[in-house]
Amino acid sequence: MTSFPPGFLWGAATAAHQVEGNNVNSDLWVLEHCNPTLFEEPSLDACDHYHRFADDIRLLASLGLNTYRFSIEWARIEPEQGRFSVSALDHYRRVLAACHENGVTPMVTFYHFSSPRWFAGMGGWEKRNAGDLFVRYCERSTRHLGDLITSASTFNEPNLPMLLRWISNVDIPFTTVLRMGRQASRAIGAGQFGCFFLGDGDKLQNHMIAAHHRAMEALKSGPGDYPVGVNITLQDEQAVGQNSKRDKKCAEVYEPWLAAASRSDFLGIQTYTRCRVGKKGDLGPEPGVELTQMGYEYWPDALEVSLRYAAARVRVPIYITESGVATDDDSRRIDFIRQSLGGVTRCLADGIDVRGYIHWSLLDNFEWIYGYRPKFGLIAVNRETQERTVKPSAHYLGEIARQNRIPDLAVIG
Ligand code: GCO
Repeated sequence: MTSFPPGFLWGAATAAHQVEGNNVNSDLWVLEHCNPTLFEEPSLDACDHYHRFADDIRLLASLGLNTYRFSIEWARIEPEQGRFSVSALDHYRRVLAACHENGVTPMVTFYHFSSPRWFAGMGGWEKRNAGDLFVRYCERSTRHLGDLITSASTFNEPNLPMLLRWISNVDIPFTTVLRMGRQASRAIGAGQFGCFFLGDGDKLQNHMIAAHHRAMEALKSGPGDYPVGVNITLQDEQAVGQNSKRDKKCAEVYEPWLAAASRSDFLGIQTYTRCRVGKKGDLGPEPGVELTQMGYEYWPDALEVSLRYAAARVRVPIYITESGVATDDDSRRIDFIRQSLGGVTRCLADGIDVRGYIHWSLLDNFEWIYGYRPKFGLIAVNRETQERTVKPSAHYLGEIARQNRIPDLAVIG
């Protein structure tokens, strides 16, 4: 079977901090400008999407895609604790309106890694009252935007800090982390600096799961009536040898959030690769396997495995809210999309309730600590002029979206 169900969502995703530019009131902006910093370069103008969103959404629609997943930025909406910016909220109303004008379904993420600096200065997610603050931001935002939202996620990859404890391809120098944290605290005149990326996974997880459920209630209280879920990072975890720690890893990293998603309207999964787990933990890439620009294995089959893993644990609809590959060779991206989607069709044939495929990413953008080096975009962005150049992979995915099936490669040309 190469066809997809009617109404299947086809889209591309971005996140505010990675594309908007000049997110100066965020915790990450502070960290990017510390010395030393973990960031290879600062985000600065990013893709200037804050001003170019209308053209970008038009471009997405012109490719044939029908869904745009993006995040709204807490640091802009609540620049000081308890003070909300109506002009920032109006901006996101215009983004949502641009989606509707172009026949594009907007999927909104309320939190995609970045926080207001004041939130970090209070200790961030590790603090007990963090959830109250997040829920208030969600309430205020949906009051202004809810009538235009079609689908929303509370958090993007809230299980990432737990995953980072395990994965071996992220080599974060601890002394830089400490020095950067101390400097960030001084920079904003706070006693501590609680950043999502670097937080204590256990504390963070408990607070965020509770916050997810409360935020979901707030988002569902209207205006508007849209499904609310959570998007988790979910990789293809393979056990290697005897006494592999794979099951322990899954229990820590995935199970708590899959349980939370079971009590939500949908689950979003974000899959990039496989991880081999031995008796001591992650083993890293297998020698000889092609690597992406992120240093992990090129492994499109991971999507099918992750979908099956999730479907065995949750009864709610599943969206692929991110799948993609960092590469300079766009033909590898086309191959990656083709192979990943092959897996999705097999899952659909087995009755798994997959409702959409959202590619990461619409644009080449700011890949967090790695800066602008990794290229995940369907569309290239000139770093000097901000000019957009559509890559062949964008046309490939757009054609699949238009036909709602995987045509022969030859047809694409
Ligand atoms: C994440 C995020 C994205 C990334 C993407 C590529 O998974 O970290 O949701 O912001 O840019 O996954 O690494």
